[in-house]
Formats: sequence, C-alpha cells, structure tokens
Amino acid sequence: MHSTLAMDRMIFMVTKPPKTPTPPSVPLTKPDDGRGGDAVVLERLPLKTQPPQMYQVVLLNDDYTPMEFVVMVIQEFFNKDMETATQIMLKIHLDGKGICGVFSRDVAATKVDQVTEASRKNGHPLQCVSEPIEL
Ligand code: TYC
Repeated sequence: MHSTLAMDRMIFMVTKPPKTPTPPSVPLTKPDDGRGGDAVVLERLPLKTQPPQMYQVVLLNDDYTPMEFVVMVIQEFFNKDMETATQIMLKIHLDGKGICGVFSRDVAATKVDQVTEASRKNGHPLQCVSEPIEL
C-alpha cells in the first residue's frame, strides 16, 4: 500500500481533535481563605439506616401438648404472668396459632431454640416458629 501526502492529510482532516476538558460549573474546592492551606472539608451526609427487621415468635396448636405446659413455656421464655400466658395459650388453642413476642432476629431464633428444646425434653410436639413482620 502506498500512502501519499494527500491521503495522510485527509485522514488527519476527518479525525476529531481531542476535546479540551471543560471546567466544572461549580468549583470542586472552596476558594482559598488563606487560613487552611490544602485542608479538606468533610460534609456529613444524612443517615439512611433502617431499623432492623423484627420477628414474631409464634406457637402452633396441636392436639397433644398439655395446656399447662404451654402456659409454663409462655411464662418462662416470654416473661408473661400466668393470666397473660393463659390467655395467649387459649388463643392458640382456639385459632391454631398465636404470637408470644416480637424480637430482633437473633433473640427470636434463641426463643425458638429454647421452646423447641424444652418441648423435646418433655416429650411434647409443641411447635414454635419465628416469622418476619411485614413492614
Ligand atoms: N390443644 C392443646 C390441648 O388441647 C393445647 C395447646 C395449646 C397445645 C397451645 C399447643 O400451642 C399450643 N391440650
């Protein structure tokens, strides 16, 4: 291939010249006040953190676990007095399930483990689950 001066010139002509960078419309640095030298100003952004997801710990009804055991579990692991625990147990007995408390994820998981272990040790099929609360 032979190139001529004319062709080189044509190629040169159709190549766009490099853009010169345009300066930002807003200065990136504050004008020097003559006091801070090269000091950097860090501005605090508004916090966007969300509250943690919460979990309700639920007991399920069954036909075999004695009512007294369920009342004892609710008192012991969910810190309810006997009257409140009895109301919750009866609600579960009638509706099929009931909320015993609302906790952060780790605490809810611990409650489920504690109830499950106590039920297993005592030979009861009582089921305890945790579920995230709808926002
Ligand atoms: N239904 C059980 C009974 O009649 C009592 C019971 C209540 C069991 C609540 C489980 O989560 C429960 N003995």
